[in-house]
Amino acid sequence: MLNYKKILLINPYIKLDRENPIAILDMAPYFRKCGIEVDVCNFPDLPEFKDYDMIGISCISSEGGYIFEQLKVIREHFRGKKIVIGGKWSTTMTEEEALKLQTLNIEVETGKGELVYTNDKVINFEKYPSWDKNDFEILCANNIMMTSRGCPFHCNFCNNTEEKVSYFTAKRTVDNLELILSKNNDVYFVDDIFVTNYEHAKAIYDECKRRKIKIENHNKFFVHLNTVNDKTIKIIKLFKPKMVNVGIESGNDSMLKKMNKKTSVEKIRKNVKTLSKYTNVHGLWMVGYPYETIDTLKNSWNLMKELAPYIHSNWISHYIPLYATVGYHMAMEEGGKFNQGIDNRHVAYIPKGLTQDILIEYRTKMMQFNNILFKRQNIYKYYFYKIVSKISIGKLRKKVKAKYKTLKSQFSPPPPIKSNILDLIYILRLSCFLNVFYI
Ligand code: B12
Ligand code: SF4
Repeated sequence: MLNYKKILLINPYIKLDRENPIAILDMAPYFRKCGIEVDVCNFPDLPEFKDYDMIGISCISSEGGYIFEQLKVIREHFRGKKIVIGGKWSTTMTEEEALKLQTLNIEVETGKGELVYTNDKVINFEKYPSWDKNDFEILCANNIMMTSRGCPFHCNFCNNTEEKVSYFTAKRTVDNLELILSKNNDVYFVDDIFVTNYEHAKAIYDECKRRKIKIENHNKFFVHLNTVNDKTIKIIKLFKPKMVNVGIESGNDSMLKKMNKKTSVEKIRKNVKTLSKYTNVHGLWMVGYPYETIDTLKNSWNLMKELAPYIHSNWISHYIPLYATVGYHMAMEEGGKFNQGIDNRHVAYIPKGLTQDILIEYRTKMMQFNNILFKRQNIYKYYFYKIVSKISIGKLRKKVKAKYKTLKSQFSPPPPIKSNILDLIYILRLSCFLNVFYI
C-alpha cells in the first residue's frame, strides 16, 4: 500500500457529455474512510492549495488527444508533484499516448483505486460508503449512478474490466439516489445491466418506498435482451422506467456471434416486442464491427424498420476498437483501416470492403429514421386532433381544440400525409391510446 495522507482527485473536462464522474464520487469517500484526506475538483477549477502527496486523474478516454491539453495545464499547475492517471483509459491507451504521458512525467495506474491506495485486498461492497454531498456539489454532478459493478456478459467490443458482478447495498444506492433526486428530476442507472439480480433491484425499490421516494416514472436503465423474463418484467412494472436501453447492435446473426452477444435476431425480435408492452424501448445499434459488409448493414437497417412500431428511439454507434478487447484483435486480424476515433459518433474503424462514406451513410440514415418516426407520430396526432376537434362536442371539444391549436402552432405549414402500413399502425396505436385516455 502507498501511504498517502492527502490526495486530490481531478475530473477532466469531457467535451461531448459532462456526466457524473462515478469513479471519483465512489473513491473519495472510500479513501476518507481509510484515513486519507481527499479533495476533489473539476478541470479547469484547480485548487490553489498544491501540497498533495498525489494528484489522481480519472479518465475514460483521451477524447482523440484532447486530454493532453488538460494534462499540460495540470502538470504546470502542480510542478514537481506526483500525478497519476487511472480509469478505463489506463487499460486502452496506445503506446504513443503512453509515451506522451512519460514526457509529461505523469504515471499510469491500471488497478482499482480502492485497492491501490488502501490496505484492502478486495473491495468490501457491503461497507462501501455513500457519496459525499460536498463532492457532489463541487463536481456539479447530474443524474447518472451505478448500483453494481461488472457485467455477466462478455461482448467482444466492450471494455468491461470487471469479471464478476458486485452489488452495492440498497442503503448506499438509495443514499446516492436521494442526492441525485435533490438536483434532478430523474435518475439514470448506468449499471451495465440493471436487472441481473431480481432481489438486488427489488431491495432498492423497497428502500425507496421505505423512505417514501417516488422512483416510478423517474428512472431509466439498461436491460439485456437475454434477461427478459418474468422477474425482469416484475422489476419494470415496479420501477416504471421512462425508458430501458437495450443493446441490439446488429440485424445479422453471424455479426452477433462475432460480437459474442450471446443472442440472436429472433430473440431480439421477440424480446423487444415483449419489453415494448411495458415501457419505452431505446435501441442501441453498432455499425462497422470487424467483418461488417453491405449485406449485414442492410440486415440491421431492415430489422430497425421492422421493429419500428416497438421501439421508441434508437442510437447508432460507430464501432470503436478498444485496445485490449477481443474486438480490437479481430480488427487487427481482418486488417481494416483504423482511424483516430474521438467517440462513437465518428468512424474509428473501417472493415475491409467498406468505406468511411458507406458507414457514415448507414449511421446517418439509421439515426434519421428515429426522427422520421417521431415526426410521424406527431403528424398523425395533428390530423387526429384536427378531425376530432371538429366532430366532438361539449367539454371534450374544448380540450381537443386546445390541443389542436398547440400542435398547429408547431406545424406551419400543415404536414403532408403519406400512407403505408407503418402509418396505419401509428393511427391505430394513437386511437387506442386516446380511447383509453378519454374513457
Ligand atoms: C458513465 C460512463 C460514461 C460517462 C462518463 C462520466 C464521467 N465523467 O466519468 C460518459 C457518458 C461521459 C461516457 C462517455 C464515454 N464512454 Co463511457 N462509460 C460509462 C460507464 C457506464 C461507467 C463508468 C464508471 O464510472 N464506472 C464505474 C467506475 C468506478 O469504474 P472505473 O471508471 O473503471 O473506475 C475504477 C478503476 O478504473 C480505477 N480508477 C478510476 N479512476 C481512477 C483514477 C486513479 C488515479 C486511479 C489510481 C484509479 C482509478 O478505480 C475505480 C474504482 O475501482 C462505463 C461502463 C463501465 N462499466 O464502467 C462506460 C465506458 C467506460 N465508456 C466507454 C466508452 C467507449 C465511452 C465513450 C468513448 C463513448 C462515446 N461517447 O463515444 C465516451 C468517452 C468519454 C471520454 N472522453 O472520456 C467504454 C470503454 C472506454 C475505454 N476506454 O475502455 C465503457 C467501459 C463502456 C463499454 N462497455 O465499453 N461514459
Ligand atoms: S452487455 Fe453491455 S456491458 Fe455487458 S459486456 Fe456486453 S456491452 Fe459490455
